[in-house]
Amino acid sequence: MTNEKIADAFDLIADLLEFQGANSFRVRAYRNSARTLRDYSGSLAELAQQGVAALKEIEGIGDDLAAKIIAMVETGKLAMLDELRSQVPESVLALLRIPGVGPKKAAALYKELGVKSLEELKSACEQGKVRELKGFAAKTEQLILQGLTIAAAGNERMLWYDADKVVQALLAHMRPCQAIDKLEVAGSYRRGKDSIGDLDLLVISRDVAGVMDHFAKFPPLQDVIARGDTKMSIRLDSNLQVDLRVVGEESFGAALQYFTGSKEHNVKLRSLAKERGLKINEYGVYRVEADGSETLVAGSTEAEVYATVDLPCFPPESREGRWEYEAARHQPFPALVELADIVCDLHMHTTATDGNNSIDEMATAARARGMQYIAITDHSQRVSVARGLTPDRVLAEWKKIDAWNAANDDEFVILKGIECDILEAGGMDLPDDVLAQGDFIIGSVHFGQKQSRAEITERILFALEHPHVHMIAHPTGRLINRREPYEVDITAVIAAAKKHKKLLEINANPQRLDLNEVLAAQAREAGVMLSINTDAHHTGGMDVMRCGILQARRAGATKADIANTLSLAKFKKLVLKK
Ligand code: DGT
Ligand code: CA
Ligand code: CA
Ligand code: ZN
Repeated sequence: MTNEKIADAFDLIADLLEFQGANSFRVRAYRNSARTLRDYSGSLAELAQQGVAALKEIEGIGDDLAAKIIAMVETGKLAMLDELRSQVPESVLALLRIPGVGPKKAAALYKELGVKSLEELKSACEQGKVRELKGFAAKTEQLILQGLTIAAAGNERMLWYDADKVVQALLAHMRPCQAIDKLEVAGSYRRGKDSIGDLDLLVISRDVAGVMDHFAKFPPLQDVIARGDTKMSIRLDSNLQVDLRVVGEESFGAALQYFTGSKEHNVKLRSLAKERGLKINEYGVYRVEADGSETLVAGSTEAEVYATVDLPCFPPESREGRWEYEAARHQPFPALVELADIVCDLHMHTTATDGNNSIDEMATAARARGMQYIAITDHSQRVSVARGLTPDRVLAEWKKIDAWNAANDDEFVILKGIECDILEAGGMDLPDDVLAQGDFIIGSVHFGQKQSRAEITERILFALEHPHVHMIAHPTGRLINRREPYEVDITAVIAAAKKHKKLLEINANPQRLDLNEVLAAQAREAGVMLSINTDAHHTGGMDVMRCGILQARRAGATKADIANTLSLAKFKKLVLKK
């Protein structure tokens, strides 16, 4: 029983309770605990064996949840979930997962229109019945139709962060296998792409059958798709496909290079090699002789493969055929930003709004992660579902932060921040005289995301020009697999950020990763300083910083491009301008 499965069960309970119209606090309690469990770094199954008290050590887990976790670990089942499922038609469950629907809307569709399958939902949308329901609009109907298309394609890519959990489990499973001399994960996972289609494993072994037998025993296995002499593919119960290839020691570097990709990167590499009379494939680099014969010149390491074309061993994150070959003209290759360079986190929430932890808990956790300072940035009043802060409450929170700083040493500092909504009608959600009293002000678009490109662009430009605003968070609003970015003239946004010396965020939340790597590269090239932040809603949420780092590296960002690498003194001078 994985943490993921346990968390999924609690999420499903929350969905089903919400579908049934249960008390929203109860729904939220299950959703929050699902989030905590999903991000828990140890093994819940192991913890469960130590009993209720051990589980209760986890923040937010009480007797009731602990007992449920133990039941799941011991029996693989959860009585409450089975009970809830029996009350909701199986076909309705599919409705909950359609982007744009969710439990509340699914309940309305079911009760008001009798919709209980995806087909019925589609025809209700097409007949324009959905827009007539209370709380629905023509746009909602459009969104649901789009969501149905995504669901029908059934080929959602897995978030890198989720794939990483699979990879860690897979590595732990493969490590004890005696038949393996070396193992690497290649493909888009190694490149740190925000979402991945499948996993690509490379192995050196003298006992292929031994490796494949062991591979087939990975517990989440659903079925073996194919097994050949050197290649095997399996499907996991998460539907993720994993390809395993066994290669010779002398070609390992060439294979790793080839299967890391990307395809675009490799195409370019092969053409550069060809200009030099070389041929590169997954087995090695060959010199093509005058008589047409081929001599192997490299293959055991990636560095050796690239060196034949006088290229650096590109960091995997750079290998998209976008900017890396151009960057390689200037030696040495840019030193891309690393997790160890990060000294602050400038976007996070607390119990004052929709977070799970207090100011002190967030500060302590950030400090334990090596941060030197943070900004606490709860939501502003417009975000009423998250109990966004009114002027009085913001000022009260900032007073608390002043007190915290006064009571603690100067080695760690909390900046007084706010994630202030940029209102639908334009303008900031809090008065200027309030914003002026904070240290770090974020502007965010949460509402009115369906507005025209001109309207949304204008709202963001207003915030960038605003004297008190320092950063725009998640500048395009996309949610991977769930929501397309809103319409915005990002070139104008980048130009304004440059002009007014404001930060643009790379939000590190694995579902956001916004700016994405392409837009972040565009901002970096325009001379805009970027900021990588976790947007943590609980202490465990700070673990996603590395996802943001991967995207920043994919954007070609060095330490100098990232505001979170600045000492507090420099940050105050350059960003806060005080
Ligand atoms: P994914 O799985 O869709 O997230 O993306 P990748 O990049 O992992 O792609 P995948 O799994 O199809 O193949 C892994 C790598 O193998 C890919 O990045 C480059 C290499 N590769 C696969 N097929 C081809 C091909 O037809 N031509 C070239 N040049 N390279 C290929
Ligand atoms: Ca792949
Ligand atoms: Ca593959
Ligand atoms: Zn936020």
